[in-house]
Amino acid sequence: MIAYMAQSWVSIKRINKFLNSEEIDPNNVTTHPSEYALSISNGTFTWGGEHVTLKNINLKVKKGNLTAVVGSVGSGKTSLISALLGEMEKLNGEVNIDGRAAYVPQQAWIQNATLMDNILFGKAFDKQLYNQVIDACALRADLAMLPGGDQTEIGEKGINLSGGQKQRVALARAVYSESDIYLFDDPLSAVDSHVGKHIFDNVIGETGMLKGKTKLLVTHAVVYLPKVDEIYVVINGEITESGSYK
Ligand code: TTP
Ligand code: MG
Repeated sequence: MIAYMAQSWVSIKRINKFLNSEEIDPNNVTTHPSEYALSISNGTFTWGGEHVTLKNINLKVKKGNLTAVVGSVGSGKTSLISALLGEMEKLNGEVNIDGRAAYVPQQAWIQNATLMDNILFGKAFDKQLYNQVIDACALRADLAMLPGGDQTEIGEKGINLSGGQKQRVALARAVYSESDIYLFDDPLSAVDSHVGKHIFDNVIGETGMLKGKTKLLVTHAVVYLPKVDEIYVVINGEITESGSYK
């Protein structure tokens, strides 16, 4: 029972990460004040066993910047985020996070609770912020279609949402958390391009709600790359290039 509880706690922590500095394993990630919200110096990481997944990683994300991470399937983009969260075994190097981080995983995760509680996630209800988040995350039309609006029970025991709806709820939860740092793992993969553009313009991009916050965006959508401050290219577990779109 205890083992099971520990297991499920770990998976909830993994999936719904809103990190305070106390929650980070200091052996993997330091939380010193820095001009960079996120940094990895000479990092080498493994998921266990012989295989080294990430090699010679150097990454620095200035506070307030929007940084994209691109690379093909299996290249190590999700692993890179996991390394920043202290979830990979670090064989070498240093990782530092300065600020509270919210993580939107590649597989959006929904609690068995109302749609509203899935967004508040224990934080007090702030009507203005909540409504702003609903609109920015393009959830207004979904609320109108659900039988009980935002009081509708969703998750395994309630109404099953589409992949795109789940992604938007997970995004809304992160935005509502008002963190300093946002780690987005391909958050627009399940929404159509029109909705994706709405979310980019209203949440992630320079005109969005997260203006001034630090954002790391794993994406396959090249259309947004001209609008980010810096791009990192990951190939086979290594950063092969970084710089602006130009
Ligand atoms: P990922 O980091 O998952 O690669 P990716 O995120 O770039 O791929 P995608 O575009 O499909 O999202 O995988 C890199 C390697 O790390 C791969 O060999 C699988 C392994 N891995 C694990 O062993 N455990 C994990 O939890 C993850 C995320 C990856
Ligand atoms: Mg991935």
